[in-house]
Amino acid sequence: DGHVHLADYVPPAWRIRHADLAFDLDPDATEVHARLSLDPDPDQPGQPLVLDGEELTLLSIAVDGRPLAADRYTYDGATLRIDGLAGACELETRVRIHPAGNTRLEGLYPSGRLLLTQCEAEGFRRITFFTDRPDVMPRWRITLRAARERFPVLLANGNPVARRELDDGRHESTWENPHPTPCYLFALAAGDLDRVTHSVRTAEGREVELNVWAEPGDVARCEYALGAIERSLRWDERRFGRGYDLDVFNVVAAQDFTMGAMENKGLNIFNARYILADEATATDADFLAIESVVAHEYLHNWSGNRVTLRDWFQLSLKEGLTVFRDSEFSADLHSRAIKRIEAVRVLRGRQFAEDSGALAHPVRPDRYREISNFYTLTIYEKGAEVIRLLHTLLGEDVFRAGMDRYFADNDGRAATIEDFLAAHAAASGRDLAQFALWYSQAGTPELSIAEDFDAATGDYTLTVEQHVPPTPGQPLKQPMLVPLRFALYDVAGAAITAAPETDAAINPAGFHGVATNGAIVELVAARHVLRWRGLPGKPLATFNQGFAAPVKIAFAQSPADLARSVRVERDEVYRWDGLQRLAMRAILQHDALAADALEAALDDLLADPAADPAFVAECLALPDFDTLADAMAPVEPDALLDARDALLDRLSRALSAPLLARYDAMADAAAQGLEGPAMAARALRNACLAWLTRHDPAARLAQRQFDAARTMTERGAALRCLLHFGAPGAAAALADFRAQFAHDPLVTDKWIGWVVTRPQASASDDVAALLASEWWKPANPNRVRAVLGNFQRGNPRAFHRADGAGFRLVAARLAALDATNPQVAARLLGGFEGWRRLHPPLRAVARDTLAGLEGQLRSPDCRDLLARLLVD
Ligand code: BAL
Ligand code: ZN
Repeated sequence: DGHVHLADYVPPAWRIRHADLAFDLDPDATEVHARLSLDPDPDQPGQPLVLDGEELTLLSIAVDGRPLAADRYTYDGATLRIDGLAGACELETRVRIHPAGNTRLEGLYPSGRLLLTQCEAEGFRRITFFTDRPDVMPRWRITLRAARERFPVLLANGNPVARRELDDGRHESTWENPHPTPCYLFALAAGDLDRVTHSVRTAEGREVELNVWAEPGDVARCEYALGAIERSLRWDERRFGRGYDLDVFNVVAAQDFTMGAMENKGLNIFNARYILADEATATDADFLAIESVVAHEYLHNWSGNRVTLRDWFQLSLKEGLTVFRDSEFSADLHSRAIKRIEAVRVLRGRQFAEDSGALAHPVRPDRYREISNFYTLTIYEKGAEVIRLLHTLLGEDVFRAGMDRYFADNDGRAATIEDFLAAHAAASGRDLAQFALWYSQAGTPELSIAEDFDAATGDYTLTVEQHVPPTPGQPLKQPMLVPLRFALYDVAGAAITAAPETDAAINPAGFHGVATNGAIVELVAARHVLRWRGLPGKPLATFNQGFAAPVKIAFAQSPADLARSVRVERDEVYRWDGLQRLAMRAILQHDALAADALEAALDDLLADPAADPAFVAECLALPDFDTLADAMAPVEPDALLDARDALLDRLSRALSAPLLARYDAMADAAAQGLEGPAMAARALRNACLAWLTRHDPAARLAQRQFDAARTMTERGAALRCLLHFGAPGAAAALADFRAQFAHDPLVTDKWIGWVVTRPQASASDDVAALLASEWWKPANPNRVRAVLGNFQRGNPRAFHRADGAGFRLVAARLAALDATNPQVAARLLGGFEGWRRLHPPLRAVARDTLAGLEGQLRSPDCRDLLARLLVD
């Protein structure tokens, strides 16, 4: 059926002990000379040697120095097969590849004047013949040769060991990577690169040169990323006891890159948007994203590279773990609450939708047709939530002991999720069998909580029922282990610290007494009852502080109680969430009491001088379309967006005086650079500005901020307001902005993003105009995402137009995109994942649009997704 199955795993029949590669680099014809030291697996004697290879022209092939006769091997365009090899040997191949024709941006390809690689997941087979799977981990020697003038800098994995001039205007650079490394972590970069550099001495005493490379005009904007590498290195030493293990750590920025960045051993290659930044061209959100992605890739050096994956089913073993690690890095360096709120937004808005849509899959899938389609929010974000659950269950010290054990036991190995859980089970003494269901069962668990208070006896019970909804291929689910955080408050707002009586299924270790942030009860069954006796009055219950469990909770509570719980709780994530829930009730149920309570709470918050402005800004950001749609069935986009707009209109009108007061009061704080308080001030000012501009037809405030802006954070937010509210000065401001940054593709992506997300149905006309303009550059993934990705994900009004024009705008580009870069097309196709939940007329339009794509999309990536989207 075209699937690869987890259950079919077999170790490689041949191992590659050492790989010695030499490249003669040229965009039109690069030759790759590979010498592979091969050992047969003693447990699988007599197997043929089968190597992967795609779009390779084989020039020569030899074994142990002797050319191989043509009848000794076959190459069918996908695999090279050699029978009859007796034992350990050296295979030597020379192939020619054509980087300039590589539009998929997988393998070796050009980006501007650079040549660079992207190999994860299966791109290395487009470079040379190899066993392209992560459990084959040779040590490497890599020699790069190229014309010196065109390619003055030659970088590869590992440490530089030799450089020399060749006689024909070319030069040569040799690198050694002494760590066993799978080929998906191979990288090279060549071209006219400049760098910023900084040397550090690691805790283990190693001198390491940190470099960030970019095209010469861009290197001034690399300093922030360089600082972020050092912060990441220090943090991994402190928090996880992990040191860096080479003499050099190179990072290269490229304008054409399908992913965000790639953690190749010692040579990370980045999408330029996650490197290049200064205050004139990057927003505060960009700076934080850069720091977080730099950390993510750096932290992979242990979680992914030193300990790698046995097979691609284990993808979340490195990605979920590394997202957890990078989010802890950001939380330790900045505001933990804000970092968590942002993660919860993505989780609830996007991952929950994925988990309930046509493409739902477990954190560890058990089959795939195209692994590239599994770089998903479930693998990354839910995978990180699973690690966070483990951390919550075990506590920091025991979790750290488990991590130490995992790294020690698996260093230099290709590991599985079982290996990870075994290390934590051994370090903690806990049985993690039920916990492992988080990896195998898809779908977001739902908790229904009912309370009962008997005023006569003072008995209070909470009944908690768990349900995991069916997902494709998994109709029935078992109860998961859910650590549920909760607290009870008395009428005076004091925490009730008495432990509940619990049913037999919850053993004593399953109740973690009242910590600062609520108590934890470990739910293990489909139904539990918690009982307190003799309370003096009905308590106020709050759940899931810190969003400790990635679950949906249904708890019937009056808007007044919900608003009170927001005042009583100290946990900022809970307080933010409580306001989000009031907003959801106001929008989805037209609950006037909820709207009143929300207005009063926001009024208090705006007046509270002690409230962190960044937190207030988060509270002003109402639930987005995706989050609201996830709670509505069927989804009627226009009705939902109208109700959301009505609430925003009401709140922003009622609160205009405090909004303006806060906006003005923070002008000075907002002017102060990249420190946390200045970023927080800008965040709140921009949130206030967006609300105030709703009732400012001339958009005077936004125009003033645009004209006086010192930073991209201020200028961009102002321009966005001008564009989104159709201000009189919008066209002039856009023309001015566009001209000022015409040479900068990343800033151009920004204004395109604001244009295509104008929240009116007519924005699809602007998208159509962009698609017909010089700004449309379909070979550049960032530009495709700027135009079509932002439109699809960030403009629910226009994308979901009742006449289908929004769907068709995206769908009509997919065949052409698929023919050049299948992953870019597949991502856009995946944006239709929620189509079945739409209300019937729009669902019919979506189905027709998708059905019309059948036969047009040729890549395995898109064909796999389309089949999954359309399956009944
Ligand atoms: N490994 C692909 C990019 C990332 O997650 O770091
Ligand atoms: Zn990653």
